[in-house]
Amino acid sequence: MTDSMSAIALGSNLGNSLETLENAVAVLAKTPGILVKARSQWYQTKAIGPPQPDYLNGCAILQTTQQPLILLNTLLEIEQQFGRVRQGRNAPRTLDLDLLLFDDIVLNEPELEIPHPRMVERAFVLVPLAEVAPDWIEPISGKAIAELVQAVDCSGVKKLV
Ligand code: PH2
Ligand code: MG
Ligand code: MG
Repeated sequence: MTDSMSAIALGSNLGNSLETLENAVAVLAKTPGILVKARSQWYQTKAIGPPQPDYLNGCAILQTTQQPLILLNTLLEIEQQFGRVRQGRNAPRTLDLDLLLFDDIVLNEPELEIPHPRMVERAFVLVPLAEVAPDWIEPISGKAIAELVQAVDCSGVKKLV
């Protein structure tokens, strides 16, 4: 079996977000069966959802031997390692690792939907993703990330300086 490619989103808006995100990438890079092929810059983004601090967001491209549900489990374990406490949808978090894309598959399982169902409407996902994977086709829309990012309002997404 050949390896798969996956795109993930990273986010944080509690604690030292920059340190958390950098360390999370380092943990991913050390994980057996995962190679970090590319990573975006970090972006400061206005929170979508209830009022809460700005997020830092970014994306990474992983080459992996892990199947989707195994990779999801790896991501959830790393979230926990960084002190993630689940307080409901859109609540502030120390670390959020979301599986966005996995090869060209479409998966609808109770615990995992691929592509991530909200990625096409989220500038905080599409802007960093367009940096590392502009030509990747989102399989539901059939559109490339570079095209999808042009259709969203990116005014709340600023490169971290
Ligand atoms: N994640 C959410 C809800 N809202 N807003 C921003 N800017 N960035 C996020 O990562 C984010 C969010 C739920 O996962
Ligand atoms: Mg999320
Ligand atoms: Mg998540």
